[in-house]
Amino acid sequence: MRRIGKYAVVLGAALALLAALACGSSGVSQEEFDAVQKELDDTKAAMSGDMVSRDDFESVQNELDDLKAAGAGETMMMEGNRLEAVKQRGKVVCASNNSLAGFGFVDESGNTVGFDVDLCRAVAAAVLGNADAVEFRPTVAAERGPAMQSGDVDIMSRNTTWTTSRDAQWGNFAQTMFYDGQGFMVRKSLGLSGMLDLEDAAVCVQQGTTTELNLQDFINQNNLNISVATFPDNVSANEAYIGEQCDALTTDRSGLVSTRAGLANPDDHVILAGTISEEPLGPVVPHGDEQWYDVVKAVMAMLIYSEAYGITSSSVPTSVTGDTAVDRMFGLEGSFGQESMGLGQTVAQDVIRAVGNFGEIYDRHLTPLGLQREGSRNALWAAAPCNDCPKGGQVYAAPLR
Ligand SMILES: N[C@@H](CCC(=O)N[C@@H](CS)C(=O)NCC(=O)O)C(=O)O
Repeated sequence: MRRIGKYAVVLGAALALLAALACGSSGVSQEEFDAVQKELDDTKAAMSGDMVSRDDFESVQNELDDLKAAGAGETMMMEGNRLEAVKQRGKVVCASNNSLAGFGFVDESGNTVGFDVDLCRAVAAAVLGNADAVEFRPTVAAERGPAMQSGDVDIMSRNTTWTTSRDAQWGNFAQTMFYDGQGFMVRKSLGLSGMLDLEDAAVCVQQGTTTELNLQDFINQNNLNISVATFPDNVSANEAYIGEQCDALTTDRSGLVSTRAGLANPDDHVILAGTISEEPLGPVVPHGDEQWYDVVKAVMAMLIYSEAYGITSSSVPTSVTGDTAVDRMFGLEGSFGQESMGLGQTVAQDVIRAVGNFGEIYDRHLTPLGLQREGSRNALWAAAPCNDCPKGGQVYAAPLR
């Protein structure tokens, strides 16, 4: 009897661990994995084979072996120590978009470029001192959850909306980089004057997005008769719209601006006034590693406060300026927690020199698309951290101190 109880406990622990792994949970440490493996080994050695089915043990052992072969041990080893793993690997693995000009896009030279992409470069500059030490993994919308849950990417930065269920299921969202909302683009020739004129229209949308879900809410709330055509990626959704399979294309307004700019005759298309949702877009890191999460948030803070203090890629201070906030940010005096995060004292110098401040990144990629920042939610909250310097936007970060 005593033995059966022990076997049941060991099997229970092993099965719970397997269930956690299968669900992509990150709450399993290497030690826990090893402890269960050891218990299984000891129990198997001690059992006579007739009190509990040997098949039960063997099937659990086989599953553990399969997981190990699939690299589960490696992923778990990384938990709580992603920064170290990134340093050893010598590159940051970044899930990115490769088909959204301005945000994440592969240019004619084959380089991945964009506003979201530069965040990954900034993180690489911070942890490796090299903004080019990034491996980009193009990830379409529906692949995002599994990509984050696998733990195989260090960060995802690709026009991704922060929602509560994604926070719970995909990973931890850091600072919002772009405040957006969902809109509709239509051919001007249709003569629609607003979103409610979409009654009886066909609308193209991409699978695995908040866009798809919001569209359904919008239809229900307004009792509209809309036929929805769903596509697996951006390119096919855009082609269907261009090919007039639908009257309207819907996604984040920034995505519509980007798509419209790439059309043969942008003036033939109009983005209807208004939005139907909140879309705070920002980077995500896998669950299970708070130090790594802190690092990404701190990098965002460096970008934002450098802009607030007027420090650009060409004016990074390397000796004490006398402004204590600037000196602290650039590691010239005091600390904002660099050591506790495993970062070097002058990390902000590397980051800003490599990619520029938040405004420089915005101007490089989004201003040319016509995404006006001044007077929008994407302006800084304040030109410097003071109440008398309002800029009117929503962009600010945890103070660097
Ligand atoms: N922000 C929305 C939509 C993001 C999204 O993936 N949008 C599409 C249309 S702009 C896109 O970028 N697709 C590119 C692709 O999947 O290749 C979300 O997070 O679900």
